[in-house]
Amino acid sequence: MSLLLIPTGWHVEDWRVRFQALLPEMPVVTPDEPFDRRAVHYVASWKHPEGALAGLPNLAAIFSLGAGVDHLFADARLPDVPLARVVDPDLTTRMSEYVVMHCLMLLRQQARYARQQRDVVWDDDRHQPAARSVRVGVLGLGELGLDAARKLAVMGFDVAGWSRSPKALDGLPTFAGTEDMPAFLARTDILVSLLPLTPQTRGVIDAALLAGLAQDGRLGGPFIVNAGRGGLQVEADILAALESGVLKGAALDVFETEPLPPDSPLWRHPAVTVTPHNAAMSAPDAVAGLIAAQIRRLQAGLPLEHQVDPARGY
Ligand code: NDP
Ligand code: OXD
Repeated sequence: MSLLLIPTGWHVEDWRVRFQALLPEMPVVTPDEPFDRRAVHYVASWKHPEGALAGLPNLAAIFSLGAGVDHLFADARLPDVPLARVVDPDLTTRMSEYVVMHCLMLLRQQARYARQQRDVVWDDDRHQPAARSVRVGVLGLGELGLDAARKLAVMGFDVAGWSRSPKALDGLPTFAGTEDMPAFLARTDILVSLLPLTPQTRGVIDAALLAGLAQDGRLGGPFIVNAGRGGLQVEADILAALESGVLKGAALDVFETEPLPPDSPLWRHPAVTVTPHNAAMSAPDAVAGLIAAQIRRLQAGLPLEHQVDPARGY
């Protein structure tokens, strides 16, 4: 019985060492070496190549090495076995750090002060909005969205959230479904996107959505922070909205094409902050431990945790 490990683009030995230490009785194999396909019972994948999991007759479960599973559903030949994803406090904490950091940088006008320092300008502007006067809207109230929303509320922001099904969020306003979207956007100065990429969410951050964001806020215009997936955003619409003034700025961790092509105008736009899809990295120590525990559960006859619903796509 073996575990097939395919962490595309990540350092495979970091992962193999962790898994092998946690599962000493189970060979951990990779596609770079010959292996017995009949022995593979489990797969741990990040962006495996199309069809790489076909022809594994004893496969019992596939584990995403990340929280997102759109990379699994991108494989039209994905075997029909249970799928599980990462739900882990380490990853959740990392994401909330990213979200809170960017919201605080926008609140405290960090980009402006960085420019002033570069230009040796002492502009002691007394205009500093309070966090409670800045409305943050979190798209997606799952594992990551809920934690980020709660931590933003602790920092004092006026937080609301939007999800597919109605949610309770510690007494904060919540909105659900497409019918609630206009009201949600109208009270949003900073839109934080933590949605999964599914056929329903693809391209949701488009010109119509951006036009619905609040224009009367204390930051002088709306901002977006997208750490969900690049496929959620229409980059041409974001650039046009920045150009027209409908949008004041964007912090983007994910892109339609990754790595972000060198000729993308997003790289050099003064109102855009680019990070290389690492808002919440999967740390081998944390994630290998989580998956090894899941494998042990299955072997003990216990149900898989954090299972993905293929019908919903997340
Ligand atoms: P969850 O599955 O826990 O939560 C997803 C949330 O999105 C839920 O609240 C869900 O609604 C909502 N949602 C899904 N589809 C729709 C829809 N059509 N309309 C409205 N709401 C919808 O996911 P996580 O919070 O764990 O992760 C979210 C995403 O973050 C991942 O899928 C991944 O793409 C991204 N991510 C990015 C990372 C990075 O480094 N940039 C790192 C990790 C994750 P409901 O509650 O009703 O089901
Ligand atoms: C994830 C990611 O989905 O890192 O975990 O994007």
